[in-house]
Amino acid sequence: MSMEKAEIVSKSDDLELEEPWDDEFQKLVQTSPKDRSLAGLDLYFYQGFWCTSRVLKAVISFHKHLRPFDSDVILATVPKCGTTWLKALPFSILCRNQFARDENHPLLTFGPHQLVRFLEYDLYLNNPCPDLETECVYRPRIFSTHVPYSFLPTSFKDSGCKIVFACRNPMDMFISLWFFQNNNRVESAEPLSLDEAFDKFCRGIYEFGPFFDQVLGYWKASQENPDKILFLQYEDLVEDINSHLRSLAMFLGVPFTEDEEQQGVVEEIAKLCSFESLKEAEMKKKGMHASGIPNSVFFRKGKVGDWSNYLTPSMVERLEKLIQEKLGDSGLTLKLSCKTTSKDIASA
Ligand code: PAP
Repeated sequence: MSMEKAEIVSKSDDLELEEPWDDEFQKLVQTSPKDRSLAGLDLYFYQGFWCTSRVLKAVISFHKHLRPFDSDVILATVPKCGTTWLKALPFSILCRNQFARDENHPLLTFGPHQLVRFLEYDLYLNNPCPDLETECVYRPRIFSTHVPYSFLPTSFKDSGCKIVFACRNPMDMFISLWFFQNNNRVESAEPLSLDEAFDKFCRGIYEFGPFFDQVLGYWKASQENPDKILFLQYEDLVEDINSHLRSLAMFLGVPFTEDEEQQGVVEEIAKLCSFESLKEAEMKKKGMHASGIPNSVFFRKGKVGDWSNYLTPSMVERLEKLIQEKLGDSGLTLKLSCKTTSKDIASA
């Protein structure tokens, strides 16, 4: 979703315009339920989730061709739940001894989306079998994805690679998505009103929706295999980034040493990856992603609780009901505001 430029993808609205597809794939897409994304893209309902045909094809490609290394790290996120930030954090942790954390750091010169690339929205979008030796410069390899847990290849699940997942409360996620998609919509599509977009969101009709199914897939997997899958929430990172950097480094097998603690490395990384620092660097660079979307669109407000400026009481009520109904007795609590308050929707 994030990387798919509307004009490019709008070609997929018309299957005739696609490169020759194998019959099997074409049949699959044509027989899948179809709807439109908030940005006006055609979405297909495949194995319980919505995605564009191009992205689905990319997913199938990386299933076929990607051979994971045990050292790989997969960053899985629900769209608009802090992907850009999450790309920056493990990159900075894992590469911390390779670069000085100053203005020449690759994060500030290239940006998170260039350094940690999406599997389905970037590497495999236009090339079914990219040469990862040349495409992925840094080691260990870090890949980003929005795909649900059930879409991850078994080879990833069976290998030693680590998966870091992040979600966010669905109210802020929805507002972020609405702004993003209205600003990056297919030229022929009218912007959706908040009401229309909200209804679609609640019905799960956006890239890799429904939200709760995606979140629960990773939540359950992380409960079953906590050494392999780290489950993070945007609100927790906002509330206390330093301690989450420490646990992330520990999870990735590269804990901060006492020397590093004393030198303030944790705080330096937090600052380097902060919304302000990454946004400022992006404003100077005016970088465009290869797909044509300016990277600046990935930095809007970066706040918890912005939903309260937009959602009506009836929208909040509808989403609260959904949260309770969907999360049920899962043990997962989503934080609707930064500090734990009565606004938190806890599962039973
Ligand atoms: P993606 O999933 O589409 O790739 P993602 O980075 O999750 O993008 O979406 C951008 C959101 O992350 C924006 O949220 P907002 O609309 O509520 O403001 C953006 O501001 C936020 N964001 C980007 N970088 C950071 C950061 N370093 N710290 C905190 N939030 C960030």
